Amino acid sequence: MFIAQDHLIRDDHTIEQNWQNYRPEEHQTWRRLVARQKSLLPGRASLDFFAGLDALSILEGGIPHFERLNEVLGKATGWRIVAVPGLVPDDIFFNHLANRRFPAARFIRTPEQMDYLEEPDVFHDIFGHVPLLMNPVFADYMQAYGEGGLKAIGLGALERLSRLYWYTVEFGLIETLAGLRIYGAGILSSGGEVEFSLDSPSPHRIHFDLKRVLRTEYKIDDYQANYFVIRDYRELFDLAQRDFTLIYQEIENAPTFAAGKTATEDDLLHRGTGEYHS
Ligand code: HBI
Ligand code: FE
Repeated sequence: MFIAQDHLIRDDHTIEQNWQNYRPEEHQTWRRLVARQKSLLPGRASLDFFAGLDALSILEGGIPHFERLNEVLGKATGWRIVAVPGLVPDDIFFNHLANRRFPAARFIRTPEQMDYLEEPDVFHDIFGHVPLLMNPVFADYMQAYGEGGLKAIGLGALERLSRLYWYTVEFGLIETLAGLRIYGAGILSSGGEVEFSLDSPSPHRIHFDLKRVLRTEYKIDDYQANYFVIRDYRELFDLAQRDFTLIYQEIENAPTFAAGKTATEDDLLHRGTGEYHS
């Protein structure tokens, strides 16, 4: 019965997860990926990420059953995971977010793709993105981002807005009392970028500034050349309340920054002896 539905793609691009169809090798790939990140992330990932991982029991067993996660996630913040075949069109993607549905890929990478793959898979989407959706402030930011995305399409500002997603949701860093920590899903699900983003002397770490981020290009095929650092998830929530229509107008004729280029106005974090300070 469930196998008959396997090929069905709905208008909103969702499919059934069909969890029972995962093969043992696929669960094994998941467990290997989890084990790798588990050894890298303590002391590096945001505490809110660990809280979400624990509450959702994501570290136990193989590829999670989305409906099981949804029972916990739904109660905590009203978010729900829906399965999709892979990347979905922008308007569909934003529509899901605006309605507190997170589209997660169903497929998992092959063992040859442990270190790099081009499209987000179930490991990136679930392990990387879902734990922070347990945080009410971050959960509201993601919904606001979806609403902002739908608006940006109409305003022709999608390229600018997608930089905000990239430099926060995917590659964001947060400054905490204990030190600099990761909250971006692209880093949290990566084998190499966890240490690179925090410890390498090569990328710039810049205090978050909305217009600066909207003007900054990014790399999709290499570690980032700059990271933007927030101080609190509330900073994201607050910016989501602003009128982006005006902000797009204000930067309409401003030049963009190439990835890795700094500006004199940038508030840079400097690496000292293992510590970060402004
Ligand atoms: N689809 N499944 C999926 N996941 C994404 O992260 C995603 C997408 N479609 C479009 C998209 N992201 C981008 O438009 C935004 O990140 C800007
Ligand atoms: Fe992602």
